[in-house]
Amino acid sequence: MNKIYIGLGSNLNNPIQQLENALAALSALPEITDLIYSNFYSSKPVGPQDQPDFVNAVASFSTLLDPIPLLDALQNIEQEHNRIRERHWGPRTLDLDILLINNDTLSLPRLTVPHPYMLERGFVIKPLADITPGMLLPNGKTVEEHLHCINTTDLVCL
Ligand code: ROI
Repeated sequence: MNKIYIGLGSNLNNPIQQLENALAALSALPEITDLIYSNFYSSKPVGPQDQPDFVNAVASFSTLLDPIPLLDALQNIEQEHNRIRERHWGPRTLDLDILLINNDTLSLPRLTVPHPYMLERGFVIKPLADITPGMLLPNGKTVEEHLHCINTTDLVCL
């Protein structure tokens, strides 16, 4: 069984609803069990600032799916929910990013695990701390310890 952590993000077309729909779609997948998820947080966009605030959350689940079939399943959900992505690092209706798979490292053309930017992003670490504060991160710190090292001042728990 693989233990998966994913980040969810949206800043278009009712972001809270987008995340709720995505979580419902995930829990409806027969290949996924033990789904849990964090609080939802709003935050200023990282990257280009001329776009709406984001809503983010983190979810974890167990699955027997291998990484690429899992990525396909997540990208299916993104497409089913009318993913709009206007430009690189621009606004989007729904983003489902694989953050961690067990303690594995993967470097594939379509998928890098751990997610290369996760440690520097408050909108990932703060919700991750909701569901697994004591888990060790790739830098050897617990999620809770690492949370104290990054800026989360613009995050608002919804
Ligand atoms: N900024 C925030 N706050 N949340 C996101 O999910 C997010 N996703 C992105 C970029 C554009 C980098 N900025 C973000 O892809």
